[in-house]
Amino acid sequence: MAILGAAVDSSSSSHAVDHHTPPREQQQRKPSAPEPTEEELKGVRHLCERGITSLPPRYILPPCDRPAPVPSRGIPVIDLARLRRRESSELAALDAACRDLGFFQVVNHGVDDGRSTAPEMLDVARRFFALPFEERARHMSPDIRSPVRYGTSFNQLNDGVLCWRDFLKLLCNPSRMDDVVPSWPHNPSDLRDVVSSYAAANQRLFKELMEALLEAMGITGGGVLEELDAGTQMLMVNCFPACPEPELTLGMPPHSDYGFLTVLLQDQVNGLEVNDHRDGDWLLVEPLPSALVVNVGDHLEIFSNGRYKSVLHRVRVNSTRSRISVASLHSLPPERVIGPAPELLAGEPRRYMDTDLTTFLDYLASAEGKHKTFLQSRTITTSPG
Ligand SMILES: O=C(O)CCC(=O)C(=O)O
Repeated sequence: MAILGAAVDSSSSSHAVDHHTPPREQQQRKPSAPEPTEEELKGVRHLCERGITSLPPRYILPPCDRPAPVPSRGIPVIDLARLRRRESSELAALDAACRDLGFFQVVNHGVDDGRSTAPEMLDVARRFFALPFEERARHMSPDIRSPVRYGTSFNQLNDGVLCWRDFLKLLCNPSRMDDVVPSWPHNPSDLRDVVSSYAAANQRLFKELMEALLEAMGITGGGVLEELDAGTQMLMVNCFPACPEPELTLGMPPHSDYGFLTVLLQDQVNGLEVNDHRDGDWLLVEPLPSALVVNVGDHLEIFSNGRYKSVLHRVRVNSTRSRISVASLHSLPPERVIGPAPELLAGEPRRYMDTDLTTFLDYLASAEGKHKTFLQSRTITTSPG
């Protein structure tokens, strides 16, 4: 299984942390390895536009890390309309999905309501990535702390093997939308409108799911829900172009997400694979029309004292169809110390140490990140006997 650390865009002013754990040591660039070339840093859309017909060496994974074909499996489906009515079987299904696989799809989610729809979000993302390179490049920044950043691979400056992915990162913390929207791309001309409405609808869904999960865990009082209003939200708009040799590379390496929940919108092209932590097997998530995919992040695993599971996932690419996905990553305010909820510790051993952004950055800078996942680094191990 891959060993993960955590990839970060952090700044105390913007709180623009990339809520992803980074790839394992083999995939991180060794100090002796050459810097990515200028062409590579322009991204995979650019390589495709140049008409490449084979994969440049820098994108080829060692054989042990290449994705073997995996079975596709339905993941649990949660009906938000039934959850809103608090049908006990639906609440139990949500609880079980987060305990067992850490992933589920949600239907009747309401993100299609109102002015901005999920299809509009996918459409504007597609139009953004179709812009000429020079236009996209206006948002390229070497500063991984920038709240708006167009980039490529996973963490292009650190990746030993580059990934077949370009992305547009947009910080959209609910309490700071008015500050950040003016820095977003204004081309396509409707991007700011579509994305801000989509992000707001997504945040509402996140809060509804969190409310239900808190209830399922028996945590009452609403304090955490109120804190989420001042929390972080980040959209990672991903483009995985058709790839000349998809069996040799990945769109995203195995990673977990740093926050509470991630809500993923994907088009109908297969690509997302999830690692079942119970048997270590990978499974392909079949996209369900109109569904959003939701997964538990590291913070929720810690907060729930291990009841809910933050699991590895990765993205496979293919040779014929470009794929677009939009991950919305949500958490509490960055300065908030996160530990197991006190309500869950009555009669239960504490399984994780407290964590905050500084802990996370220290972990990244330390050698620990080469050997352990961030979660492993926060896990309390009890010696036998
Ligand atoms: O595209 C996907 O299916 C997953 C994307 C993802 O894992 C991410 O952006 O963190």
